[in-house]
Amino acid sequence: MKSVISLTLIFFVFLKLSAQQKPNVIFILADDLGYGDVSSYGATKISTPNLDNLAAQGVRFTNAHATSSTCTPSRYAIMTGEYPWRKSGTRILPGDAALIVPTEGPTLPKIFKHAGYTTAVVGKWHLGLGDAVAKNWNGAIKPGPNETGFDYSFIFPATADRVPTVFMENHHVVALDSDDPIEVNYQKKVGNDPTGLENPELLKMKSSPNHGHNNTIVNGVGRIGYMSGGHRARWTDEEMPMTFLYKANSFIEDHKDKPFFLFYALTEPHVPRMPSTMFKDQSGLGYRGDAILQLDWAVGEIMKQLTYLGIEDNTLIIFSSDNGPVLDDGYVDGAVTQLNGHTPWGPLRGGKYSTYEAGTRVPMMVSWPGTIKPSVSDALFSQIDLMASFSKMFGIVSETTDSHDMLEVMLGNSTQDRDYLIEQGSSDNLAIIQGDWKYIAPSKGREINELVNIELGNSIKPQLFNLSDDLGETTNLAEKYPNKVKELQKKLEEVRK
Ligand code: NG6
Ligand code: CA
Repeated sequence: MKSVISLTLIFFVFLKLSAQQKPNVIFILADDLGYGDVSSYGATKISTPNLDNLAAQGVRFTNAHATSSTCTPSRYAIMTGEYPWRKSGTRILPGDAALIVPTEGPTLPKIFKHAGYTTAVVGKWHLGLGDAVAKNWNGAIKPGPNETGFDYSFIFPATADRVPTVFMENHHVVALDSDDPIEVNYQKKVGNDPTGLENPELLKMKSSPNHGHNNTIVNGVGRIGYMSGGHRARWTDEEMPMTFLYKANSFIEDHKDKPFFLFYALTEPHVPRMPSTMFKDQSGLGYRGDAILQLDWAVGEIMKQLTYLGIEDNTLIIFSSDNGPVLDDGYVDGAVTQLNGHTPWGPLRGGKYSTYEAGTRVPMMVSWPGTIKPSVSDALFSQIDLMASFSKMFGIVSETTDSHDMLEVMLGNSTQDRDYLIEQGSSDNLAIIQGDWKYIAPSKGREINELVNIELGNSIKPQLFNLSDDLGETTNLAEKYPNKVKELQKKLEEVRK
């Protein structure tokens, strides 16, 4: 009897261990969600109960960063473990761009594949498709997500405000009608579809003046870029959350018995904010707020699915955002006029596009019920570290220099800061954080992006802030501490090389 008990014990210990080593991993990445947009991060004008639950059951990070304050570079870093500013062509991509993630070489999903996982991406891609700008949208488009390490992909190519406004499943546009082929052009108008510029009366949501979201109209929304054909394949903006959630939950269900990695890349609250009918007007903050409620709901539905399938204790969820918040990013959608005292940037300065903190410091929580103890972590963490950290978890040696192993921090066992962290603004200006100090290199770029009303963090003078005393970056200490400036300047130069 005794030996049966100990054998059973050993078996359970083994089961527990192997479960711990190979948890399912779901990485949920919001688009343009700010540090102050989540109630567990201090938002009071909006409530995000599902994100708050996730935060309460895991590690809530207060000092986690995207590498960059815009989408393409930030996602490039997550995928490759390489700082995007090392490689040209990694700025915000048009919807017809070629793939910028190298198909040779390590990627985050490939780490999981090495470890025996089935991998999928569902949602926004924005890292280019195919090997050239000129491509036939009506055939198989390669290389793309499937060639960079995802066994399955269900995506849209760029952003919700850029054509082509279609879903792609693996290599093909979904619901394409061969009698109505798609053509895409970012230089000149193609086909006869109305544009926002020529037919503003057809818009159900107005484009903001001077932003230029006035090319082809799809579902009453002017987009960036021109497309013709593919009418059956064009998405309805309001269906987006249901479609992505359904695809994500189906993937989870189909792979519940073996380890899986799911990159669930939500489009909310990026423009155009066109929430599902059931969320419209629910936040009192306009469509941007409604889109945040919708995002929070989707996260809750994923958590419910895990519980329903009985795999919640064996699933690690990371939630974060690709860059900071913006109000008017191209459409008159109430984000500015119905802000109602909400502060998407929280206590931080700047926003999307900025080298100030609100550009890259984003909400991040990591949950793994039963394994990760609930805590709040002030550790300095970069999303670029996911690659080395998961490599460490699986005992895989990964070769990137920029991605650091932060596994213990990610799991809440340590609060040791990353030794330094680089932040990239939209004008390619760089900042470095080390300990309490932040240095922003001098730059000739404009100080404010007037269109979106955000301070970009650029100044012709060096900027130095002490983030522990002055999280809001109000007082430039560069003149007071010239040696600190020199030290961080030098460190930044070293990393740049
Ligand atoms: C900008 C767009 C903005 C948004 C952004 C990409 C203009 C004036 N603005 O160029 O609307 O689409 O690109 O956002 O075109 S991101 O989160 O994907 O980086
Ligand atoms: Ca973004």
